[in-house]
Amino acid sequence: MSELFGHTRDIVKERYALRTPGGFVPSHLPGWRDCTVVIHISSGMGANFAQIQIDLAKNGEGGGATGEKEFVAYILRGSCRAILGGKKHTLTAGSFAYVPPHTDYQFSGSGARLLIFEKTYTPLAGRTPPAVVVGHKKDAPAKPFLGQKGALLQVLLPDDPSFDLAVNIFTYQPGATLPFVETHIMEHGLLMLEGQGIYRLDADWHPVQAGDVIWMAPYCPQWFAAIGETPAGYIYYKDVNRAP
Ligand code: UGY
Ligand code: MN
Repeated sequence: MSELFGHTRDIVKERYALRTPGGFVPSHLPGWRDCTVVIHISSGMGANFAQIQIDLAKNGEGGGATGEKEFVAYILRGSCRAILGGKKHTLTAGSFAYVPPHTDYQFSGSGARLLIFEKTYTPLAGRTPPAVVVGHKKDAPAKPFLGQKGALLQVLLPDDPSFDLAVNIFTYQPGATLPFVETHIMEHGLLMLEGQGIYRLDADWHPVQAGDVIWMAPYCPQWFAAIGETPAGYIYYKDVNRAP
């Protein structure tokens, strides 16, 4: 899907946005140095969370304290070190880390690409916030979504009401689809990891491919069909487990 001079598939609307790598412009993120940061999705778009891509250059690093916020970091490529709440971890492609509110964090390394989903944590009465979780995609079972054998869903975080966000990976065989057009209260941030297909967003249909980013506002009608010779997959964020 090469683009003609002066053309783009990028579109930012009130209820959804599609962004393609050709339109990304790096920006600086406080606390991070020797890295390239692209803010995929933010409140500036109308979202209630942020989706951020960070490429660690040679000896790149970032750190701070989450405060009222929480985030999930997913390693898209390469490997890096992390110190989360004082504990050291080595993260490789496919690893993820959930970093809860009021937690110190530090990431460092050379050449890794991180995808971060960050939001303000919404406490739940009677429950303590979750602790740090570190895991890997390969350990998350791939289950048919609503009986669809060609659409496998991997849920990365524990199914526990203390979490107010979920990060999942969907992998579709060519020709597989979301079983119906979903309309729901949850918001999504999404990165296409592989393959290609058609995403229905609100009343529009868009061709999408690996590297593309989509924001879907709450109640934005959505549907996906995988097209092509190879599987299509995406990682996505949703807010969960809280009253409206
Ligand atoms: O979890 C979800 O809502 C998911 N089925 N949505 C999506 O893939 N657009
Ligand atoms: Mn959905």
